[in-house]
Amino acid sequence: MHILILHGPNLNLLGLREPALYGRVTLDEINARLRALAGQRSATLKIVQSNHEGVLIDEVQSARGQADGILINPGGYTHTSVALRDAISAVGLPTVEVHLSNIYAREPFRHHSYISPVCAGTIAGFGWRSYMLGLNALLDLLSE
Ligand code: CA2
Repeated sequence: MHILILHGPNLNLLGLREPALYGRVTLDEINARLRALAGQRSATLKIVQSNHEGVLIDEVQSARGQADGILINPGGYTHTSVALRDAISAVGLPTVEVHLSNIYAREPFRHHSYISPVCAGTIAGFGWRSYMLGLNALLDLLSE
């Protein structure tokens, strides 16, 4: 299995700012943990972080025919991006949405996700572990 992992805007700051909200683990550490888990499950990963909506959309489109599934933390675009949602819907690959924080326990504007309806499922609130839970769930789904 080949999985595209997408990290949205500002997630490059993980571990460096706002540790009370997002934890002390850096994005590089999360990526290393994802690669270790993927190795255990005989999966390969392409990992991309971007602060640009169009770059994320290009990556989703390019995944068609290249990846078996997508794991995405859309960051702030979760709550704003019809275009990213349309790309995920158009590509039609099984996609799992993850969030570090529990978006439902935060400000009301974070309670709505444009992305969730086009995903197989959403995992939120477990810090860096959300990514591991999400990757395991996606690989389980794909091997059914
Ligand atoms: O909880 C999540 O994973 C979020 O996707 C994170 C986004 C936020 O807009 C979503 O509502 C929920 C924000 C990512 C910003 O990451 C930072 C990391 C460290 C310091 C500052 C921002």
